[in-house]
Amino acid sequence: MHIGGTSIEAVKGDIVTMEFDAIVNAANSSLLGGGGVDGAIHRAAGPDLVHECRLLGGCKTGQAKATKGYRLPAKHIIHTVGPVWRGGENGEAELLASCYRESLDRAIEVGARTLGIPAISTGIYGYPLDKAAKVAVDTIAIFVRDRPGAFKHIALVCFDAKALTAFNAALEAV
Ligand code: AR6
Repeated sequence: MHIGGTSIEAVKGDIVTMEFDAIVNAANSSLLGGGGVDGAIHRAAGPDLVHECRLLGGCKTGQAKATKGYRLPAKHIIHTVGPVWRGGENGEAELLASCYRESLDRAIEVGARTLGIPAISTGIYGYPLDKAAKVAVDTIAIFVRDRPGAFKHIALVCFDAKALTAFNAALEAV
């Protein structure tokens, strides 16, 4: 999909190996590491990452904070904290949309023109994949429409075929 000079696509793979200016991390509010993609990013970036994260004082759900990428191919990491899925009536969609908006804001602030984003909240935090993909794609589409030329490329990085199918369906529905 192309909007206002930005290409947006779903790709399958391991985000820590990918060559974007910045990647987004699906972190927790401590920002001190965890499992899932967060664990993979901390392992690949190396121990300097957690030292910088300690200085950030945590992060609220729906917000995002940037660090350097250290040993990653990506120069910057945007850490965001997705909502835990509690049935969908507890503001989950608005908080997830906020994660994407805040991550894109931080990416612009650090000068990133290419960005890889994992499927925030869809692992340990239990957000249903199809619902999360729709929030992600709709929020990114509106954001880039309002800021033409801010990004060259945004990749929705899916870890498995199921996630890829869900994100491709959401992209086709825009
Ligand atoms: N590359 C791309 N996507 C990945 C990778 C990877 N290397 N590894 C996992 N995924 P999750 P959450 C996918 O659980 O649901 C952590 O402990 C995964 O398949 O990483 O937001 C944090 O510290 C799923 O689709 O994040 C928090 O405590 C997606 O990334 C908590 O988990 C997100 O899954 C956050 O949970």
